[in-house]
Amino acid sequence: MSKVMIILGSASDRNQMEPAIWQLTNTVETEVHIMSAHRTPEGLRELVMNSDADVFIAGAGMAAALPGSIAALTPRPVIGVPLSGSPMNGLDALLAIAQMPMGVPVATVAIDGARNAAILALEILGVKDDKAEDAIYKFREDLRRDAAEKDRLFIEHINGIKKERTRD
Ligand code: AIR
Repeated sequence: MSKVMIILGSASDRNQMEPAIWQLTNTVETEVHIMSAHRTPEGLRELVMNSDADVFIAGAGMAAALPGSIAALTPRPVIGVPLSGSPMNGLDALLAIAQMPMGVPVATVAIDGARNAAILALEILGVKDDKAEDAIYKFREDLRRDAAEKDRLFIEHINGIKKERTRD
């Protein structure tokens, strides 16, 4: 079974990162840790160097060095999630995570885009892992069905307004 390691820069990142954990559970093995690139650099190094994860997801706010630090330690793909909550609303973390030097990329999702980070991880794993690929197909089908239902309900709502207007 494929494995994703999810690392949070702080316990205060929990609420923003939980959608990634939720999205991956039941499809791939997940391991979750809190580890700060700045506060616990040795612990981070040990964790990443000894990990057998196929893909890493790292969420951090402010001067978010976490995803880049992980990418420096492993050749496996790293997906970075810039987190809001700072006085700069996550723009600081977005730039810190996306602006990696040549040779050490981090795939950066939107500010607070933890769920997309998980979906991207499934897409990467889905190249070789049928369960991950099936989860993506199912997810896309759910999205399509949901959009079609919203379209239907909206048209119904607008037709109701039109009917009322013609009575006036
Ligand atoms: N952070 C923790 N170590 C380095 C950084 N950049 C980030 C966390 C969190 C923010 O700083 O990822 O988003 C505030 O962390 P805390 O622990 O002070 O609440």
